[in-house]
Amino acid sequence: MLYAKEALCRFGGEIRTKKFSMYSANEMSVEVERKFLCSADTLKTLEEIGACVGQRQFHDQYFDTPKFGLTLRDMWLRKRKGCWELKCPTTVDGSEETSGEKSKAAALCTRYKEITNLPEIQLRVKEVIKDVCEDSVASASQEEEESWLSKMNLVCFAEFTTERRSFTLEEGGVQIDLDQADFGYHVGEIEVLVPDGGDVQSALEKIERTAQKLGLTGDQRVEGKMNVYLRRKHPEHYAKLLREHVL
Ligand code: V4E
Repeated sequence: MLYAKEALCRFGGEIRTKKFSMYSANEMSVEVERKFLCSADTLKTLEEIGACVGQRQFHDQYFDTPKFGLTLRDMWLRKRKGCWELKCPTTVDGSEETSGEKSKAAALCTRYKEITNLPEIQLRVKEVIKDVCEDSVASASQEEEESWLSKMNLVCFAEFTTERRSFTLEEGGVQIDLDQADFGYHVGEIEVLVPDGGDVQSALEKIERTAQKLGLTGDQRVEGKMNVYLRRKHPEHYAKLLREHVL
Protein backbone atom coordinates (compact mmCIF):
# COMPACT_ATOMS: atom_id res chain seq x y z
CA MET A 1 0.00 0.00 0.00
CA LEU A 2 1.40 3.40 -0.99
CA TYR A 3 0.29 5.30 2.05
CA ALA A 4 -1.41 4.91 5.35
CA LYS A 5 -4.37 7.08 6.25
CA GLU A 6 -3.59 7.38 9.92
CA ALA A 7 -0.49 8.56 11.69
CA LEU A 8 0.35 10.34 14.87
CA CYS A 9 0.11 14.10 14.90
CA ARG A 10 1.67 16.11 17.71
CA PHE A 11 -0.27 19.27 18.36
CA GLY A 12 -0.07 21.52 21.38
CA GLY A 13 1.72 18.82 23.36
CA GLU A 14 -1.06 16.35 22.59
CA ILE A 15 -0.74 13.42 20.19
CA ARG A 16 -3.61 12.92 17.78
CA THR A 17 -4.20 10.92 14.62
CA LYS A 18 -3.94 12.52 11.20
CA LYS A 19 -4.04 11.61 7.55
CA PHE A 20 -0.60 11.47 6.02
CA SER A 21 1.26 10.11 3.03
CA MET A 22 4.60 8.38 2.67
CA TYR A 23 5.65 11.71 1.16
CA SER A 24 4.93 13.60 4.35
CA ALA A 25 8.61 14.18 5.17
CA ASN A 26 8.23 17.68 3.73
CA GLU A 27 4.54 17.59 4.60
CA MET A 28 3.63 18.37 1.01
CA SER A 29 2.05 16.07 -1.56
CA VAL A 30 -0.36 16.31 -4.43
CA GLU A 31 -3.69 14.56 -4.12
CA VAL A 32 -5.10 13.44 -7.46
CA GLU A 33 -8.70 12.39 -7.09
CA ARG A 34 -11.71 11.35 -9.09
CA LYS A 35 -15.10 11.43 -7.41
CA PHE A 36 -17.86 9.06 -8.45
CA LEU A 37 -21.44 8.23 -7.60
CA CYS A 38 -21.47 4.80 -6.03
CA SER A 39 -24.39 2.70 -7.27
CA ALA A 40 -25.33 -0.68 -5.80
CA ASP A 41 -23.54 -2.32 -8.75
CA THR A 42 -20.35 -0.30 -8.15
CA LEU A 43 -20.41 -1.22 -4.47
CA LYS A 44 -20.83 -4.91 -5.32
CA THR A 45 -17.86 -4.77 -7.71
CA LEU A 46 -15.75 -2.89 -5.18
CA GLU A 47 -16.48 -5.46 -2.48
CA GLU A 48 -15.56 -8.26 -4.93
CA ILE A 49 -12.28 -6.84 -6.23
CA GLY A 50 -11.16 -4.63 -3.32
CA ALA A 51 -10.15 -5.09 0.28
CA CYS A 52 -11.78 -2.93 2.93
CA VAL A 53 -8.93 -1.36 4.90
CA GLY A 54 -10.92 0.61 7.41
CA GLN A 55 -13.97 2.48 8.49
CA ARG A 56 -13.82 5.71 10.46
CA GLN A 57 -15.70 8.86 11.27
CA PHE A 58 -14.28 12.39 11.25
CA HIS A 59 -15.54 15.89 11.77
CA ASP A 60 -14.23 18.59 9.42
CA GLN A 61 -14.23 22.32 10.10
CA TYR A 62 -13.42 24.65 7.19
CA PHE A 63 -12.14 28.18 7.78
CA ASP A 64 -12.08 31.34 5.71
CA THR A 65 -12.27 35.11 6.12
CA PRO A 66 -15.76 36.63 6.26
CA LYS A 67 -15.26 37.73 2.63
CA PHE A 68 -14.07 34.24 1.60
CA GLY A 69 -10.55 35.37 0.68
CA LEU A 70 -9.25 31.79 0.64
CA THR A 71 -11.95 29.77 -1.07
CA LEU A 72 -12.33 32.37 -3.83
CA ARG A 73 -8.68 31.53 -4.57
CA ASP A 74 -9.51 27.82 -4.43
CA MET A 75 -7.68 27.40 -1.11
CA TRP A 76 -9.35 25.15 1.45
CA LEU A 77 -8.25 25.39 5.06
CA ARG A 78 -9.51 22.60 7.24
CA LYS A 79 -9.15 21.11 10.69
CA ARG A 80 -9.72 17.39 10.91
CA LYS A 81 -9.08 15.31 14.02
CA GLY A 82 -7.07 18.14 15.55
CA CYS A 83 -4.76 18.52 12.54
CA TRP A 84 -4.62 21.39 10.06
CA GLU A 85 -4.60 20.88 6.29
CA LEU A 86 -4.51 23.37 3.46
CA LYS A 87 -5.44 22.29 -0.05
CA CYS A 88 -4.17 24.61 -2.77
CA PRO A 89 -4.43 24.45 -6.56
CA THR A 90 -1.50 23.02 -8.45
CA THR A 91 -0.39 23.85 -11.98
CA VAL A 92 -1.09 21.41 -14.82
CA ASP A 93 1.94 19.67 -16.28
CA GLY A 94 2.01 20.26 -20.08
CA SER A 95 3.16 16.70 -20.82
CA GLU A 96 -0.26 15.45 -19.68
CA GLU A 97 -2.06 17.15 -22.50
CA THR A 98 -0.43 15.15 -25.28
CA SER A 99 -3.48 13.10 -26.21
CA GLY A 100 -7.23 13.73 -26.16
CA GLU A 101 -7.82 10.52 -24.22
CA LYS A 102 -5.42 11.51 -21.47
CA SER A 103 -6.88 14.97 -21.01
CA LYS A 104 -10.39 13.45 -20.86
CA ALA A 105 -9.27 11.30 -17.92
CA ALA A 106 -7.61 14.33 -16.35
CA ALA A 107 -10.75 16.43 -16.73
CA LEU A 108 -12.63 14.04 -14.43
CA CYS A 109 -10.03 14.47 -11.71
CA THR A 110 -9.02 17.20 -9.33
CA ARG A 111 -5.51 17.75 -8.08
CA TYR A 112 -4.56 19.76 -5.05
CA LYS A 113 -1.37 20.35 -3.16
CA GLU A 114 -1.91 19.23 0.42
CA ILE A 115 0.02 21.09 3.10
CA THR A 116 -0.07 19.77 6.65
CA ASN A 117 2.74 21.72 8.31
CA LEU A 118 1.11 24.47 10.40
CA PRO A 119 3.81 27.18 10.01
CA GLU A 120 3.77 26.56 6.24
CA ILE A 121 -0.03 26.77 6.23
CA GLN A 122 0.09 30.05 8.15
CA LEU A 123 2.63 31.48 5.69
CA ARG A 124 0.50 30.54 2.68
CA VAL A 125 -2.63 31.93 4.27
CA LYS A 126 -0.84 35.13 5.20
CA GLU A 127 0.33 35.56 1.60
CA VAL A 128 -3.22 35.78 0.37
CA ILE A 129 -4.84 37.58 3.27
CA LYS A 130 -3.54 41.09 3.50
CA ASP A 131 -5.05 42.46 6.71
CA VAL A 132 -3.10 40.25 9.08
CA CYS A 133 -1.33 41.34 12.27
CA GLU A 134 2.42 41.07 11.77
CA ASP A 135 3.05 38.93 14.84
CA SER A 136 0.84 36.05 13.73
CA VAL A 137 3.37 33.23 13.83
CA ALA A 138 3.34 29.49 14.39
CA SER A 139 1.68 28.44 17.61
CA ALA A 140 1.57 25.31 19.70
CA SER A 141 -1.09 25.60 22.38
CA GLN A 142 -4.84 25.58 21.98
CA GLU A 143 -5.00 29.19 23.14
CA GLU A 144 -2.39 30.34 20.61
CA GLU A 145 -4.21 28.38 17.93
CA GLU A 146 -7.36 30.39 18.54
CA SER A 147 -5.24 33.53 18.40
CA TRP A 148 -3.74 32.82 14.96
CA LEU A 149 -7.23 32.26 13.62
CA SER A 150 -8.49 35.57 14.98
CA LYS A 151 -5.34 37.46 13.91
CA MET A 152 -5.91 36.24 10.37
CA ASN A 153 -9.62 36.94 10.67
CA LEU A 154 -10.49 33.32 9.98
CA VAL A 155 -13.85 31.89 10.97
CA CYS A 156 -15.43 28.49 10.54
CA PHE A 157 -17.87 28.61 7.61
CA ALA A 158 -18.61 24.92 7.20
CA GLU A 159 -18.55 21.85 9.39
CA PHE A 160 -19.84 18.35 8.96
CA THR A 161 -19.15 14.77 9.94
CA THR A 162 -18.26 12.03 7.48
CA GLU A 163 -18.49 8.28 7.83
CA ARG A 164 -15.80 6.81 5.55
CA ARG A 165 -15.10 3.27 4.36
CA SER A 166 -11.75 2.83 2.62
CA PHE A 167 -10.73 0.14 0.15
CA THR A 168 -7.58 -0.80 -1.75
CA LEU A 169 -7.20 -2.87 -4.89
CA GLU A 170 -4.42 -5.27 -5.83
CA GLU A 171 -2.71 -2.52 -7.81
CA GLY A 172 -0.95 -0.51 -5.13
CA GLY A 173 -1.08 3.20 -4.56
CA VAL A 174 -4.79 3.71 -5.09
CA GLN A 175 -7.27 4.23 -2.32
CA ILE A 176 -11.01 4.20 -2.78
CA ASP A 177 -13.12 5.97 -0.18
CA LEU A 178 -16.87 5.78 0.21
CA ASP A 179 -18.06 8.82 2.15
CA GLN A 180 -21.42 9.43 3.77
CA ALA A 181 -21.74 13.02 5.02
CA ASP A 182 -24.14 13.85 7.85
CA PHE A 183 -26.03 16.36 5.69
CA GLY A 184 -27.30 13.58 3.45
CA TYR A 185 -24.83 13.26 0.59
CA HIS A 186 -22.71 10.27 -0.29
CA VAL A 187 -19.89 10.12 -2.77
CA GLY A 188 -16.99 7.85 -3.75
CA GLU A 189 -13.41 8.94 -4.39
CA ILE A 190 -10.53 7.23 -6.17
CA GLU A 191 -7.40 8.83 -4.82
CA VAL A 192 -3.67 8.69 -5.50
CA LEU A 193 -1.08 10.72 -3.58
CA VAL A 194 1.97 11.91 -5.49
CA PRO A 195 5.05 13.62 -4.03
CA ASP A 196 5.13 17.31 -4.97
CA GLY A 197 6.64 17.51 -8.48
CA GLY A 198 6.07 13.73 -8.95
CA ASP A 199 4.40 11.76 -11.73
CA VAL A 200 0.82 13.05 -11.94
CA GLN A 201 0.37 11.35 -15.31
CA SER A 202 0.88 7.90 -13.86
CA ALA A 203 -1.54 8.78 -11.03
CA LEU A 204 -4.17 9.73 -13.63
CA GLU A 205 -3.61 6.43 -15.43
CA LYS A 206 -3.99 4.46 -12.19
CA ILE A 207 -7.22 6.30 -11.47
CA GLU A 208 -8.51 5.61 -14.99
CA ARG A 209 -7.67 1.87 -14.71
CA THR A 210 -9.41 1.74 -11.33
CA ALA A 211 -12.49 3.52 -12.70
CA GLN A 212 -12.67 0.97 -15.51
CA LYS A 213 -12.38 -1.94 -13.07
CA LEU A 214 -15.27 -0.47 -11.10
CA GLY A 215 -17.30 -0.10 -14.28
CA LEU A 216 -17.61 3.68 -13.99
CA THR A 217 -18.97 5.16 -17.18
CA GLY A 218 -19.74 8.78 -16.25
CA ASP A 219 -18.01 11.47 -18.27
CA GLN A 220 -18.96 14.38 -16.00
CA ARG A 221 -17.14 15.52 -12.89
CA VAL A 222 -19.03 14.44 -9.78
CA GLU A 223 -19.65 16.97 -7.01
CA GLY A 224 -17.70 16.73 -3.78
CA LYS A 225 -19.19 17.05 -0.32
CA MET A 226 -18.28 20.73 -0.05
CA ASN A 227 -20.00 21.64 -3.34
CA VAL A 228 -23.25 20.18 -2.08
CA TYR A 229 -22.80 21.67 1.41
CA LEU A 230 -22.21 25.18 0.04
CA ARG A 231 -25.06 24.98 -2.45
CA ARG A 232 -27.42 24.14 0.42
CA LYS A 233 -26.01 26.28 3.25
CA HIS A 234 -24.26 29.22 1.52
CA PRO A 235 -26.01 29.54 -1.86
CA GLU A 236 -24.68 33.06 -2.52
CA HIS A 237 -21.09 32.07 -1.92
CA TYR A 238 -21.62 28.90 -3.93
CA ALA A 239 -22.90 30.96 -6.87
CA LYS A 240 -19.85 33.23 -6.58
CA LEU A 241 -17.48 30.24 -6.60
CA LEU A 242 -19.22 28.98 -9.74
CA ARG A 243 -18.96 32.41 -11.40
CA GLU A 244 -15.24 32.54 -10.54
CA HIS A 245 -14.82 28.98 -11.90
CA VAL A 246 -13.52 27.71 -8.56
CA LEU A 247 -16.16 24.97 -8.42
C1 V4E B 1 -10.36 20.80 -2.74
C2 V4E B 1 -11.73 21.22 -2.40
C3 V4E B 1 -12.23 21.14 -1.13
C4 V4E B 1 -11.57 20.62 0.07
C5 V4E B 1 -12.13 19.26 0.34
O1 V4E B 1 -11.58 18.41 -0.59
P1 V4E B 1 -12.18 16.96 -0.86
O2 V4E B 1 -11.09 16.12 -1.40
O3 V4E B 1 -13.39 17.07 -1.69
O4 V4E B 1 -12.64 16.49 0.59
P2 V4E B 1 -12.41 15.11 1.31
O5 V4E B 1 -13.22 15.12 2.56
O6 V4E B 1 -12.68 13.97 0.41
O7 V4E B 1 -10.88 15.18 1.68
P3 V4E B 1 -9.78 14.01 1.73
O8 V4E B 1 -10.12 13.14 2.91
O9 V4E B 1 -9.81 13.27 0.43
O10 V4E B 1 -8.49 14.77 1.95
S1 V4E B 1 -13.79 21.71 -1.11
C6 V4E B 1 -13.77 22.05 -2.74
N1 V4E B 1 -12.63 21.73 -3.30
C7 V4E B 1 -12.46 21.90 -4.71
C8 V4E B 1 -13.15 20.77 -5.47
C9 V4E B 1 -13.55 20.98 -6.80
N2 V4E B 1 -13.35 22.15 -7.42
N3 V4E B 1 -14.16 19.98 -7.49
C10 V4E B 1 -14.39 18.80 -6.90
C11 V4E B 1 -15.07 17.70 -7.67
N4 V4E B 1 -14.01 18.56 -5.63
C12 V4E B 1 -13.39 19.52 -4.92
